[in-house]
Amino acid sequence: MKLRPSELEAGGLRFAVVVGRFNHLVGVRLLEGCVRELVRRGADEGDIEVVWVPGAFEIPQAARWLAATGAYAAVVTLGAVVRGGTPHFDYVCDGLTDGVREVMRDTGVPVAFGVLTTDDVEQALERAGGTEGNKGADVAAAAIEMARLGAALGAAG
Ligand code: INI
Repeated sequence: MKLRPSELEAGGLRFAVVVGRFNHLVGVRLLEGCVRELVRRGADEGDIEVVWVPGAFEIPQAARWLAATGAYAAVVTLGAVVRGGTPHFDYVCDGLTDGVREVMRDTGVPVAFGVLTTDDVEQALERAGGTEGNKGADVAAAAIEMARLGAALGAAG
């Protein structure tokens, strides 16, 4: 058996981060956690491109544009979709998750999923640097790990 250790060293890698502006404060805090983690693991801040989009529904399109450039080892998606009283939440989440999955499938570039889906804003803030940690940092580590794994396996998309 050959066990491949996970590799979380980000030095020399370029990352794109797409953040939904809807629920702006949550997005800012997730972004802080994400960038802090990428840099803590060795990424150069100049190698991190941050793109804001109106909301979660727009995230897959921006992620696709960025992934298609071939300039980034991984794309990180951040934002928060908060459940309201209408089916809108489900449509936004469906578009978001289907879209992100399609970007990964079509481009081969890892796309880390850091969009919170919560019942209220308080739950989102708890997961954006509050009592439940910072999902932005968690998915930054996932992006590094998948970028390194793809490189180690000689992934070509
Ligand atoms: N976008 C979000 O990122 N979070 C939400 O909670 C949200 N809600 O609740 O409506 C939301 N809607 C906007 C959507 O993502 C698009 O930006 C909009 O529909 C324009 O296409």
